[in-house]
Amino acid sequence: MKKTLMFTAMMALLIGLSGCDKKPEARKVEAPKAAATAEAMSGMPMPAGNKMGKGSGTVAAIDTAKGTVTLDHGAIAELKWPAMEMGFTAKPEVLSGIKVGDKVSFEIEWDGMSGAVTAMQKKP
Ligand SMILES: [Cu+2]
Repeated sequence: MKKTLMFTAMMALLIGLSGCDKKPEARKVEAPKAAATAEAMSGMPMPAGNKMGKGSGTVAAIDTAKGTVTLDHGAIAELKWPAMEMGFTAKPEVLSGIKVGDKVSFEIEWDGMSGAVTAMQKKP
């Protein structure tokens, strides 16, 4: 009689304990997800796949409202690009003093989809 009570009490204790254990476990499952999201967020400004390249060319068009510049550029070895004409985004300070027809040397950052001109110098 006493043994049965003890057994029942122990079972209740075990069930109670395992019930307690489940809560932190459920939290553990969510933690890596949150960490992965934080990692992706911190990687957003500069994904690992970004490449830098240097080139020279002629300014074909500037759109200050959109913050873009079209360059008729020569081959860019770092990106394995042939010569072509294409558009880039560029901050106003990068384009200050630059006008259409200028021969320029420039640095670009390419994320695999689009490029941004990070520096530009007018050639003498
Ligand atoms: Cu190009």
